[in-house]
Amino acid sequence: MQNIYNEILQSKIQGKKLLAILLDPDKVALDSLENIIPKINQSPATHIFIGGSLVLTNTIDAIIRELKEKTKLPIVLFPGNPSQISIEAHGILFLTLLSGRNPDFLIEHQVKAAPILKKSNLEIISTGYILIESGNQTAVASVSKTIPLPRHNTEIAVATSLAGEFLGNKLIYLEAGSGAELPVPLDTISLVSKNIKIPLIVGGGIKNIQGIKDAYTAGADLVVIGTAFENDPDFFTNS
Ligand code: 1GP
Repeated sequence: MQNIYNEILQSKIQGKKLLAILLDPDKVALDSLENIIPKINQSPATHIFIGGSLVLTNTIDAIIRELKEKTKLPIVLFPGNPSQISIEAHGILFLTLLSGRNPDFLIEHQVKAAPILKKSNLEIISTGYILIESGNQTAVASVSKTIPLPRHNTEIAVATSLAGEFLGNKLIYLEAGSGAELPVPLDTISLVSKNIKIPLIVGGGIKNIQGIKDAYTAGADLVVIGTAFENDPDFFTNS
């Protein structure tokens, strides 16, 4: 499965919206997968993202192996640091935290990850990752020791996204943070999507189906749902 990015790009061109369910290995017990996987298969998800800000468990490989056996969806790593790389996955969002000025998340982790990735068959998808202030302090802000972009300054979000595109990233990810009180503002999604040519991922703090639809209407190409599905595996049928 080495065409994850091309499929995202084609979907953008065709106006087909995508949905990723994010599973955090610290929050998903291995023995709960047999209940969760059928819910994923019944959901409109097009991708599974795996990762978290910390990830203290060593169950990533086992979780991915089981997912690969029981779903057909592409499994994409969304790592908080290089220790979360699993060669079992199909691809990886190779993230640069563009909103922050912490060199660890701008280049240090990437240098450590590169030799591991070189030996793997993972599809590497360079992604400009942009954290937007979201009401509460989320794990990604505290773990990365960075300050999110101000919530109501869309110009800085657009400039940061454009810089990400011009640096050669293949995707831009606007992130409110997992479990955020407030999702990324719709006017930010709208202005960023109008300015960049590459696909736009939006996630963090989206709590219901309407929130997903609103993000799509504003211009998101792929929406990520983590906490809402974690709290209620029937999220896609109940809400
Ligand atoms: C976090 O964007 C993802 O990185 C998903 O966030 O857990 O709030 O859905 P939630």
